[in-house]
Amino acid sequence: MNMIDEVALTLDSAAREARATAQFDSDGRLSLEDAYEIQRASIQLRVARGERRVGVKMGFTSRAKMVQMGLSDVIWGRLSSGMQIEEGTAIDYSRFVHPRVEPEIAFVLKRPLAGDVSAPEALAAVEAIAPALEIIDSRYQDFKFTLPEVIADNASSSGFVVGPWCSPCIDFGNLGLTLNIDGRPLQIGSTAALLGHPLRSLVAAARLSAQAGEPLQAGWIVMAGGATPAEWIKPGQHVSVDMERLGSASFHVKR
Ligand code: OOG
Ligand code: MG
Repeated sequence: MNMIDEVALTLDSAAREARATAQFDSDGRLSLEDAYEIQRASIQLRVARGERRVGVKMGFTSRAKMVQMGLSDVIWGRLSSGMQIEEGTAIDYSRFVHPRVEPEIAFVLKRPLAGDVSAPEALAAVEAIAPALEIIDSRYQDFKFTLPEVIADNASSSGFVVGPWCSPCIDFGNLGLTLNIDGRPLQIGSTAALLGHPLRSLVAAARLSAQAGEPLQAGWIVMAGGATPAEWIKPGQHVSVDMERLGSASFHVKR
């Protein structure tokens, strides 16, 4: 087996067995191209088990996230049906290694979107927008990684929860939001934290996924990135995001 498939299998097994694995490239020597190839191969394993591709997630699109994780390049990951968690439901803590949650905004597309598009072109492809939560769960010990390593690990993707779909005619460039755990707001932020406007994250998603030969499709979801630092989650907690004008999304973690 070549190195790409071997690392993909290791990361996929770590995710399925909910146990941490050692960093494999702590000097950051792996090229970004190879890192994305590992990511592609690991998603292939999910697809081979019957999961469907449902979209794309963006990472490090806010300063808050860049500072928290010590990395400053925008990255992207692949979303599959097995990662989507129904809004308002209860999830098992045991499926995770050491999960964190972050508030995001989600797009769903009504038509394909590929290549170098302008912000108005990107907006014209959007069917709806929603408040959303992403559960990130690095497969590396202590949630520590280099840039190629986190790319290989599908940008720490583990789960995502999408709230009520709303009209994209709402001006969503600067909506206030809070990330709440057990009703207490732990993080306060704005959608403007995402590259100045969340549409810029969608523009980047269209460019990067087309470059990878997997252009954004009608019906796909794009998660624009964490607007605040992520918070650890623990069994028994109720987690929600409240977003100005768009409403809320939430989930429970079972005891
Ligand atoms: C990497 C994933 C980053 C975001 O929204 O910025 C990300 C991580 O923080 O583990 O999902
Ligand atoms: Mg995220």
